Amino acid sequence: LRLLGELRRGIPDGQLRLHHQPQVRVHDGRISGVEALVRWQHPVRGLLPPSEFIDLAEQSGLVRELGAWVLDAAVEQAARWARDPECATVEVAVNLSTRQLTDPGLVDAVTGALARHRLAAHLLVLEVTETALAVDPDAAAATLATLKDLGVGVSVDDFGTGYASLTYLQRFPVDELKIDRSFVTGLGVNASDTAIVQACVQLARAVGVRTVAEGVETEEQRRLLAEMGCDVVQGYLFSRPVEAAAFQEWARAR
Ligand code: G
Ligand code: G
Ligand code: MN
Ligand code: NA
Repeated sequence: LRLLGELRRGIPDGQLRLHHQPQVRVHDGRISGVEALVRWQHPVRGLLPPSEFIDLAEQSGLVRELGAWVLDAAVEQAARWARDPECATVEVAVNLSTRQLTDPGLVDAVTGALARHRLAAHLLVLEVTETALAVDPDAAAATLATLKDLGVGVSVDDFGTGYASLTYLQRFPVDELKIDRSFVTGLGVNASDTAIVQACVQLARAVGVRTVAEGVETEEQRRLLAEMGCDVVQGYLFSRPVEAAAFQEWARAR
């Protein structure tokens, strides 16, 4: 509870930070975008990962303020990169919590951020989980359709860990599936994980949806994903999530 109070004050005090993890196109090795991941620079405890405060924020409703901050900061950063000729134009992916997806104010928050920072909608991707889509599938489908009309990309995060994946692909207008790290870890080692990844890639290709594999740590995993026809890879093999300046340096060095 104390942490919650500290977070409530910490957001307007400017204690949140964004780290960015590169996403790399499999066919030519070029950067396609980044995933923006929030951190909390706690005045006493240091830099905290989302696992230490996201659930608290979600349960208390504070995730609304946190999510609004993340969306604005990520869009601002994406707009800066889009204007920088030195930097490849990158898409920025933002994680949405369940409460954000079901918030009737989401579309206005997204259009507001895009307008404020003059970012082209196609440079923003919103990551939603299967679990969040399941809360109110009809409302979620309507929200995603509106976002798609705006030109914003929609990605299903942690794909394969939820349920009803097949019907979801039909029902929701999504552009991308993110194959969960838990399956990628077992690639080439565990027969069932390997089969699941292969099936996800084939399924996505069959319905014209891009695939991103997360948690790619080894060259062997990257090679197998390339063979399977996965589109984009993300993980420690390329880079950990880092600050914007470090990402730019990494991108330049490639
Ligand atoms: O950064 P890290 O790899 O520790 O992220 C752990 C998890 O926290 C991610 O899987 C992601 O789903 C979640 N997360 C990170 N940033 C955000 C954010 O800005 N909003 C929400 N809702 N979740 C986030
Ligand atoms: O949104 P999501 O929960 O998928 O966020 C990705 C999380 O996974 C982040 O916390 C990030 O730090 C972490 N991560 C990213 N790449 C790797 C990786 O290659 N290996 C492992 N173990 N974790 C990763
Ligand atoms: Mn994610
Ligand atoms: Na994920």
